[in-house]
Amino acid sequence: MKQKISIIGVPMDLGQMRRGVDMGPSAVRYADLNERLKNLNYDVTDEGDIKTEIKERADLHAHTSLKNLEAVVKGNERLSTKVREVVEKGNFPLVIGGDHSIAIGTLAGLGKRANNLGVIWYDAHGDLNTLETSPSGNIHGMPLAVSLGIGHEKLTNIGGYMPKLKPENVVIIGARSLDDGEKELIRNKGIKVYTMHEIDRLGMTKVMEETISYLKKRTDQVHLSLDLDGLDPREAPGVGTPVVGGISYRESHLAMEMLAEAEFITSAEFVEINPILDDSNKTAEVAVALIGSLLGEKLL
Ligand code: EXY
Ligand code: MN
Ligand code: MN
Ligand code: MN
Repeated sequence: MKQKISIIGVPMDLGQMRRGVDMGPSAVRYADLNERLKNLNYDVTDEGDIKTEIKERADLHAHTSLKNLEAVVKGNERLSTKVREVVEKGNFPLVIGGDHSIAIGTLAGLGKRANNLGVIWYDAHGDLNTLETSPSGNIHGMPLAVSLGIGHEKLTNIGGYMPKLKPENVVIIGARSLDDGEKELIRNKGIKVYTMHEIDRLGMTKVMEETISYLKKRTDQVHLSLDLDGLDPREAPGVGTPVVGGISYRESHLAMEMLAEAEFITSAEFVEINPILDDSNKTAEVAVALIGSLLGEKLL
């Protein structure tokens, strides 16, 4: 029997300042996520959306320059509880964002059950900023640091414990825009990173082979946190912080297929899909195609 999948929508847009990313879960549902998974013979439950605050009522002028801190904390606490429930039922959590700040709640929900949680962070960015190093104050640029236990304590304590992750259990793939403080953290913590340079030189096959064997040695569960801006904006234009020179659709499809073959991923999230900035619903369609490949879809 195939594992049951629980879809969790998170219409969060408060981790950054562009409108529209809260519509990501709708766009992905509209691109027939459910049907795609049912065609793969999965038993799928759509758990609906996590309640998030609306921008007008958010604490834009809180006591810190972290933008919308209280509202981001609230949404992530709810998400963390939901992810933990789904994992306890034995289902595969498939989280659809929303901006990348929601990884804080997802990882908080996962980390309690895993002894040694691993993460593949597929992204143009490192998401390793803190209040001190962030050029923007946007929390979607911080979730990986927060999950390592670095950052504002209201964020690092979501789910009631910290840290959620060990730095040696993280692999970043696709990086091409890193702030100085993020580079320093990567060096100090020894985080494994495949920048676009390594992807170009080694090819995606080798990058994924190395990633899988690296994480297999040291982790008991592996979460995929896939930010659509990891892909090239020509192929995934509906994102708030596009960076040219990204991973192609073909390379991403291959990466997902290799993860499926390795039967390796135990939870996943797809984030930063912004239909307002998209070319039709292209980016949500790309996300659904990649989810299909990740969960075992094959041509023949
Ligand atoms: N590094 C920049 C910042 O912290 O503001 C941009 C972060 C974008 C984060 C995106 C979604 O992955
Ligand atoms: Mn990101
Ligand atoms: Mn990003
Ligand atoms: Mn293929």
